[in-house]
Amino acid sequence: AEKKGRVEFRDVTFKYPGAEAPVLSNISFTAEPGKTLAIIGSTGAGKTTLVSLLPRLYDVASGEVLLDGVPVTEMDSSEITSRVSAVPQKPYLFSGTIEHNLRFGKPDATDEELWEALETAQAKGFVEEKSSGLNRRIAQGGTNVSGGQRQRLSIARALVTKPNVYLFDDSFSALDVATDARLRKALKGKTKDATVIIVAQRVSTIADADEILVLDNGRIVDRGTHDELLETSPTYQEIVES
Ligand code: TTP
Ligand code: MG
Repeated sequence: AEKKGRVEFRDVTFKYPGAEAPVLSNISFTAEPGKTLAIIGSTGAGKTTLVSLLPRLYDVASGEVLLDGVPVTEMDSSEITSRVSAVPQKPYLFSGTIEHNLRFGKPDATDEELWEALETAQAKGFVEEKSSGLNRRIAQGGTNVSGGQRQRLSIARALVTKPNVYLFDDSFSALDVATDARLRKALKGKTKDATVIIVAQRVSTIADADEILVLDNGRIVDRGTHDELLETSPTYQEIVES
């Protein structure tokens, strides 16, 4: 069977409600199953806004966002949530147990699936370190968990749902470089058939992506692989040197 999870943006323009100027202009790209698409750009460039259009946190002003050829505006929200897992830039944990937090998107997941997701997300040790294990309590907003653990638990939660598309919005920024690399290697093995879209600040996080979009002021100014962009993109070079 053909792999699912092809994401296509066609000439997308977007304005926040009430705003004058568009935050995104003429955005076109395709992200394919089995591949990793990365988005990089300075703060305020529009990266979070861009990834929020697929799960329909907002709808486009013009253009189209398609999932496997179907405009997301024609899909119902439960279908989108079952097929697209987004790890937000500020991941949110609920007050309740780790298990409750991990099962959020897939209530019938087995314990084995939860542990597998934790292992991939490099969070297994953290959960095992207390005898309460999966029953360990998380405070509202995850305030009794570090930023890096919050990111990892949130990544594990996305993995549990086994979606066609993963969106990681700056999900590796609180991790040290070695953990970041380990996590992404493990992730690669577990997401072979899925489309992976990674927003990042750190070039090392996305250097091995199949395609990188360089976003500046709401526009894609350059695109290519890491090696291509090093040659062709002054904006990318600036990010590398920063
Ligand atoms: P973002 O899409 O949040 O920019 P970013 O994700 O690239 O930035 P960062 O690296 O810091 O995460 O914002 C783009 C523009 O849209 C910016 O001018 C702020 C504006 N904006 C709103 O007006 N309302 C919103 O809810 C958000 C998220 C952004
Ligand atoms: Mg952002």
